Amino acid sequence: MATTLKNLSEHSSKNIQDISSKKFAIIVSEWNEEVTEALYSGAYQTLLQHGASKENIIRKDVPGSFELSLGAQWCAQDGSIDAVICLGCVIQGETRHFDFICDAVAHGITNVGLKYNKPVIFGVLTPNTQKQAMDRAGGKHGNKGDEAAITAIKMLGFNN
Ligand code: DLZ
Repeated sequence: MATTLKNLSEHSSKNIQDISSKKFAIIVSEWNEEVTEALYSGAYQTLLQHGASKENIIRKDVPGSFELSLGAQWCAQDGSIDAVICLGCVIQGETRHFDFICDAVAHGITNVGLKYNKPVIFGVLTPNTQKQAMDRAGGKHGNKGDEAAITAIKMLGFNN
């Protein structure tokens, strides 16, 4: 509950509505698994704390963040899913791989949301180091998985 209050105070409670009938897909990238599992845990618990039911939260895994876009498309095209949360962690390396993956997944996820007209949330960390990632996956800078879940909830309340 402390996490919930923290997130609500950081983001305000605007557009937070009843989500008990809403169905969520959470897509988790396997790369940097320690980080993405912590993001998943934060997102899942935050949805439950806000009234989502366990049966309405489905989890799907993809090999890496690059695959989040297609995973999001497969989930978003299912008419019963109200919102998709994409979780990944791309750590800066010595090559341009980082830039290609980050650009691709940011554009891909954006396009899926626009195409299917539903919230598709970018919960992808892009830190320089594993330490920075863990600081944002339940560490001193909070958990971006929680924030991704809050963002999904708030976007579902947008039109009400
Ligand atoms: C190949 C790769 C590299 C180098 N780094 C990461 C990373 O830090 N985080 C991540 O989620 N995925 C990484 N990948 C894998 C790509 O996302 C993708 O799975 C492969 O390029 C295959 O399409």
